[in-house]
Amino acid sequence: KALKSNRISMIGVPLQYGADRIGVDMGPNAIRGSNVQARLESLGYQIHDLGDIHVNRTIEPYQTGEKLKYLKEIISVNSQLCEKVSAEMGKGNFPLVLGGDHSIAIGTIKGVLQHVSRLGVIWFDAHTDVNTHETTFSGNIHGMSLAVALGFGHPDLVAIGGLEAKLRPENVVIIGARSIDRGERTFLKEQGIRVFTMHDIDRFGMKQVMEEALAIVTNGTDGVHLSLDLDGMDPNEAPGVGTPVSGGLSYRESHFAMEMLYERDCLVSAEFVEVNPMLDQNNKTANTAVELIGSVFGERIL
Ligand code: 6HN
Ligand code: MN
Ligand code: MN
Ligand code: MN
Repeated sequence: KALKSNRISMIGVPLQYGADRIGVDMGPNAIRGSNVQARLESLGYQIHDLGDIHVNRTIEPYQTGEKLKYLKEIISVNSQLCEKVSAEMGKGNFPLVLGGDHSIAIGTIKGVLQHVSRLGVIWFDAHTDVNTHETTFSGNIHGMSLAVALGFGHPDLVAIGGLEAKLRPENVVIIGARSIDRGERTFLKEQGIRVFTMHDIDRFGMKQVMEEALAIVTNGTDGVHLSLDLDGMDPNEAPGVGTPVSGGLSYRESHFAMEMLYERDCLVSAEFVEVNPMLDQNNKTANTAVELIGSVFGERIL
């Protein structure tokens, strides 16, 4: 069994503006430093590291009173990312995007949607990232990226990749959630998005949760995108994240979920985000990200 393409295009996105916290911009290089390329090559893939998307480092700090922090630069980075992801998929390559804060899911998903218009998404996260400019408490765009990918939020974000490029709520699942804002709760209910909270994982186990999740995201879709926020894991396993929440996924649960994803052979793209080396312990979070990447691309214990 293999993924849809044997050629992987790796794209770094050293963006921090969506999280408004320094360090997460060093995530792509921390993941590279944990030998992601060699690991994937040993599994038989051809890797092209396309380097990093350009992020302007000399912009004005955001003005108090502005609702969305660093909107302009986030639009610019995500527009570039959307084009790059789309171009790689056009060549038949599998886009593997390394973050960077989770606002980059906007560019990745909209790029993938240019080629797979009926796309399923598995969103691993402690959060649900469905705030909009109307509901956000923080103004941080990394808390809005899933809403934007569904077509809701600031019009200039929604417009990236064209207005037709949007997910359908019935094709999206969230796994690992344990911190949901009030406005997000309303949105999730209105849209009917399936959320597997930590409570569900405690109750049913990762095996059943992943079976249900995979059935949902593959039903009537032509491929699945994995958006994995490292803060979905427990902060003991992945301390290097900007918005840690206790009570997360264990190392084994996360690995098992990745292994089940590989077995299902449905992925067309993936991103690993929110690795913040400045908050990490001995690069543990980047190492964990690379181990999860290994599992989702087919690594086995025996
Ligand atoms: N993430 N719900 C909070 C907010 O600021 O909107 C936290 C968002 C976290 C986003 O981790 O990708
Ligand atoms: Mn997130
Ligand atoms: Mn999160
Ligand atoms: Mn492994």
